[in-house]
Amino acid sequence: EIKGLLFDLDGVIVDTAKYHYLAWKKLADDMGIPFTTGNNERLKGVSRKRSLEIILEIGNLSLSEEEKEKNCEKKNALYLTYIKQLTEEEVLPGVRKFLTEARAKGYKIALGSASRNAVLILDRLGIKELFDEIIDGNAVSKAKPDPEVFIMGAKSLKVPYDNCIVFEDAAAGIEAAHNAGMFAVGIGSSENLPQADLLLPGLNNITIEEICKRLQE
Ligand code: B16
Ligand code: MG
Repeated sequence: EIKGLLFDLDGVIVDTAKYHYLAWKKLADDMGIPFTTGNNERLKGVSRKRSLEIILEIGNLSLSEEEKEKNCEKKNALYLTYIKQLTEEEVLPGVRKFLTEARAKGYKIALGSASRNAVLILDRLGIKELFDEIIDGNAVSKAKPDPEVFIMGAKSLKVPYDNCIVFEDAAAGIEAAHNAGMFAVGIGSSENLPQADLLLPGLNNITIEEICKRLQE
């Protein structure tokens, strides 16, 4: 029986990928590295530092740890200028309703995100109170596909792993859910998320009961 729902942030709750892109793009331009929206797909669900390393790989550039640290700080400062302008309208379609209804039905709800800015983002979107627990990039030490973030989420909700559903838009996140022994609902297309137990285009026009029913089929 499903009791806990764990949500990824970027790509499930809100499209912050476009702001990550704008900030990384500026840094890449400054370093003379060609960086496209296509390349940006590789950064989804990946930590800040790893994102920079992927961009450096694209540009065939290497930096010292200190330089990497500086660039990550620069990127985040720029990213935050976009995040501070986020509005409540930017919650992805159906998400607020889905969370509110699931909560009213007694499901426990946690966030499981790689982002260190997760609390700020949920606050800007006006949905922080809909989460019982928030596990973010400040809490975890191992990136998805390691199951750490979802294990921590389920533990803080006090729900057994096999009574949890993870909602994810990245293949590494689906893998992380399975590594934790949880169900994985993919938000996106089957090309990107072939391992998902169930695929949905988004959280609009669907109820948690319907999802549970489809997972049992
Ligand atoms: P920050 P998620 C991830 O969020 C993003 O998809 C990824 O592109 C980003 O690098 C990562 O958060 C870290 O974000 O720089 O804000 O700490 O999908 O795990 O919710
Ligand atoms: Mg994501």
